[in-house]
Amino acid sequence: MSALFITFEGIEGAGKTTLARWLSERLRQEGIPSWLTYEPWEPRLREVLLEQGDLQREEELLLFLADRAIHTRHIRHALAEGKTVVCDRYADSTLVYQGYARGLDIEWVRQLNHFATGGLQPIRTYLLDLPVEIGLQRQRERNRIGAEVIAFHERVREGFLTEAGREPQRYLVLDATQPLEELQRALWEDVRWLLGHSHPPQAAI
Ligand code: Z5A
Repeated sequence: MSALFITFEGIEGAGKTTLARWLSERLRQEGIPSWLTYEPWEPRLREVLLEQGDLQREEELLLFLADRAIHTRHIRHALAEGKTVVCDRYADSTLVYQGYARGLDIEWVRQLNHFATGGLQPIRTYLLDLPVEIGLQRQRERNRIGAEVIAFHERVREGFLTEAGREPQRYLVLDATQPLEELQRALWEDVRWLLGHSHPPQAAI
């Protein structure tokens, strides 16, 4: 059985953290070694990224990429140890937030992501999709980026859906308005399938 690299993406309040935690617990119950993690990851970078009000979009991009480069080293290590990695946001968030939503050149951001990750890609990305108003209602406490205007979050949602359409073999789009039990059922069905099949290496670990 190969160690999987799984990510959760979506707008604010979509349920990423809730489902990532649930999956990690379920893997533990099944005796499958795993590591639950998230981005932004490095605590000092996370604080600057989520709390510092005056960041320019280029500065924001470079800090997210620096954080990812550090985090990816640890993800590769966990995968090499045979752990399935469950990550709450990863490179697709940069593509969508800093590219689609902030307006930085999308293909350029894609290349920079490749540079920061060394080409590491999740085997599966669960996109939790739901209307922006519902997501924002669910999540009332917002960080600097979450506090952006509705139009910003709409661009994020559209960006994720565009990327999911571009890579349908990697993305699985889940309707995040469904009850949690339904989402857990669909998620586990897919993860079980992934665990039972051999995959191309996710990275040159
Ligand atoms: N960001 C970026 O710009 N570029 C990047 O490269 C990266 C990130 C990596 C990180 O914020 C911010 O950084 C984020 C993107 C940006 N900003 N925004 N927006 P974060 O890590 O602090 O927060 P978040 O990633 O946006 O997630 P969140 O707000 O914590 O939402 P969530 O994890 O998707 O939702 P949740 O916490 O699991 O659930 C929210 C509530 O809904 C909670 O009360 C749940 O019990 C409830 N919930 C969950 N699922 C359901 C269902 N199915 N039904 C009903 N209620 C539910």
